[in-house]
Amino acid sequence: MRYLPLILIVTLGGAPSLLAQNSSTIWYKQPARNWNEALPIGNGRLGAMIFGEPAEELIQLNEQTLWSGGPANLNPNPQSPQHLQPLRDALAKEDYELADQLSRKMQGLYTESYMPMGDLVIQQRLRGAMTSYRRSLDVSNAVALTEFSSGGVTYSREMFSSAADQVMAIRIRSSRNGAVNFKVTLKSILRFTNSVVAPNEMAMRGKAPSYAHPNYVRDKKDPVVYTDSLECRGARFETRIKVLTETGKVSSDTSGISVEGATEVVIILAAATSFNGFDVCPDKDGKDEHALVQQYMDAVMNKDYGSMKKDHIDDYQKLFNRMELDLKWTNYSSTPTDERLFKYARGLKDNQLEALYFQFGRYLLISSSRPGGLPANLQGIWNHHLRPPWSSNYTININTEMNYWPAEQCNLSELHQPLIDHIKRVASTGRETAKNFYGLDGWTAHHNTDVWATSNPVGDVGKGDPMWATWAMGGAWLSQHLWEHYNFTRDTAYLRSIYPILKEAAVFCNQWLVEDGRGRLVTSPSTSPENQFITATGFKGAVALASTMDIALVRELFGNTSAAARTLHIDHEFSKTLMSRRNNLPPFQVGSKGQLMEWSKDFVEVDPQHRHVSHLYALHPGNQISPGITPELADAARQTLTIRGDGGTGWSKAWKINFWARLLDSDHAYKLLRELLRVTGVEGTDYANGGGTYLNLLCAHPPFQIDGNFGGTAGIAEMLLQSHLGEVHLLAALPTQWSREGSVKGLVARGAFTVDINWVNGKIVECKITSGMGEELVLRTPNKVRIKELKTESVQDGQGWFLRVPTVAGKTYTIKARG
Ligand code: FUC
Repeated sequence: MRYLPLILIVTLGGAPSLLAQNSSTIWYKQPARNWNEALPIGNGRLGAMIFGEPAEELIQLNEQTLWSGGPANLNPNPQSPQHLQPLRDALAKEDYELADQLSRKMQGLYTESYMPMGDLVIQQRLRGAMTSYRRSLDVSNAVALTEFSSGGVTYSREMFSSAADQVMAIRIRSSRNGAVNFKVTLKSILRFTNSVVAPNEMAMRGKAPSYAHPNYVRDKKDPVVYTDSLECRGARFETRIKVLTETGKVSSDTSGISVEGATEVVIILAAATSFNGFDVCPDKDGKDEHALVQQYMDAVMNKDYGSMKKDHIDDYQKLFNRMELDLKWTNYSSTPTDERLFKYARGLKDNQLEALYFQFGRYLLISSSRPGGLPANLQGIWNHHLRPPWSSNYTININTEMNYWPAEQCNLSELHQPLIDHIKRVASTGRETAKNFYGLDGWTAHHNTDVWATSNPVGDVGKGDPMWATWAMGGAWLSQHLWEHYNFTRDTAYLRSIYPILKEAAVFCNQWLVEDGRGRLVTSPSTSPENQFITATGFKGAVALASTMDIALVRELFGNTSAAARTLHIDHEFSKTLMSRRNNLPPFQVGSKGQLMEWSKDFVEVDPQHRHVSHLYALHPGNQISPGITPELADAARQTLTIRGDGGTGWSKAWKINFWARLLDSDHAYKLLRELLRVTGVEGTDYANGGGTYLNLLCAHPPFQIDGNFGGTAGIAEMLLQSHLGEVHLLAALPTQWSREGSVKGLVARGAFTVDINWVNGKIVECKITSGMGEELVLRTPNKVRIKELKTESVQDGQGWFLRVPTVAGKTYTIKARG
């Protein structure tokens, strides 16, 4: 990097300014006291958590491809298929205890874990008491800043992780010449060694463990294992820092790089791993991480900090600026975010905090999920644990899908790509799993997957609990994402490319169905993740026939696959078969309490307030239940939610926001949004209480789990615009708190429509809709409107105002209130 000291430095005297308090800034008056207060940055691949401590800055580092283990063993339990028929027989006889025992014999291995890469530590020599401290993250440009004064000198540390340049950059400056003195080093809780590359450059080289068992597995003496002889396990990594300054003296040894008497310093951080694909040995056949790091470093050596920052912001804003949300009314952006959260928990009305939370969700997706990379895992890309909660893997019985709910509707469609690519990988191991575990065709996945695209039922061959392990519907749910990307973009070339995967998921589910003896096709074995029921004999079981979620998933998958085949004019016979099999699936049932039944029998639940609400899949993210189309079932869904209550984990509350929005109960959805944003300090695992938000705005399961952030963002979008029923429904569930006035720009509806809305008193004032693909537009609005260009006015039906018009691709339509 060419080093150009900036002239701007002369203006930096005195106390750090509190000027830049715009509504997109998260900020604090003190350093982070723990990880849940540190601020996340990321470029999709390289992530960091910034603590902002003046004298000893801690920047915790991650690289998205650094996982324990190696390619999955695809046939770890060859005995599994022989248990399938006995298990089905047991279920037909309602012997749930035997079904439980047999399903345990059909398990494979646990997934591997996402690893922390290391820490960057900056020990800065400061004189005098600390004053005017401020640290911030501006989600509108993805730049973090720490500023403070000490001994009459003002210091700043600015940092970003650039997708444009694939490196991180930190600029450290002082207001007085020569006042920057520090030592910077790298360390890791993985195995590593440090070396000096040049006087201003050092490298940390290390390796991920061969195995890292899930944190909830307690029977292993050595849960984290390094086995040097196992060449096929454990990715290598290299983290490199280079210090650039024109104003001070730089020296280094293996303990770090020291800088004396500088005024402005830039640290460039590059990192890479040897991960070379889900089915390739990460060590023996791994990539040359050393060459990759060198390449990233070399590429920025002829750029100055200013142009790196500009390229970073341009790249980031190309995605971020596609949407704006203004919920008006309040503006507490000059109050530190932690104080704001505490006041909010005590009842403060802070619409702009809610809008910031929405944009923070988009920020996190842009920072953790970029095309060509891996999908965001349970913690996005931010993890500091050697044995992270639930392995920081991909949990696909809700969590990973929730991560991607905002992608399409919040105008970040291409960020869905990492998940879609991963689904292709899981389909490839899932083909083996279908064959090796069940003797069936097509592909299947269960509730967990990882970087190695593991698809088997986990449990270490017998030790997993069937309430989560026995669930062959992972392929069905993931396939919804394959379809939804098409549904939003209407890109038929894309649809053609993923059709084989969609079809094979349907092939598996088709073979998975069995006749129930009464003319219905049911799934067997089946669970409703992750709830349990009590049988007449008092046994607490999870494995049964035809859970409501299973049937909703299969119905949807068959419908989508058949629609895809029709769109592509292929597979006519297969599509007809699917539709006729679909007609023989059991209907939804309403139980004795008026609730939507969770299983095919009206069992007593072990935990009536269980955090999972799997049986409402058809309400959200599915579309088979809605107040307008199936009012009785919508009532039953409402009753289910009432019985379940508003408690639960962060992600559970986030899902409930979406459920209530789909029930068009805007104020209940809003109540849950407030609960999701309720500040919590709980760090340990809590399944029932404590779900909310940490001081850094990351979601508390607890512990930290990112799905709630994404689910919350999607829920806000769902309150403003819904399109799952073939209509573009504006302000579908606008809460009273936001109704007075507001605007949103850039929401996306199915059918490839981009929507801007201005509202006052809950009514559309003006709206602009751009038709991406020239599809017919069916518009539903809270008040009467007129489309200027088409001279068409909406008319009233039983559910409000609507109109139906043809559109032209690329054209923008102006919609105004009428009458
Ligand atoms: C499922 C949930 C837990 C947690 C974990 C990652 O097992 O039931 O609450 O979110 O996934």
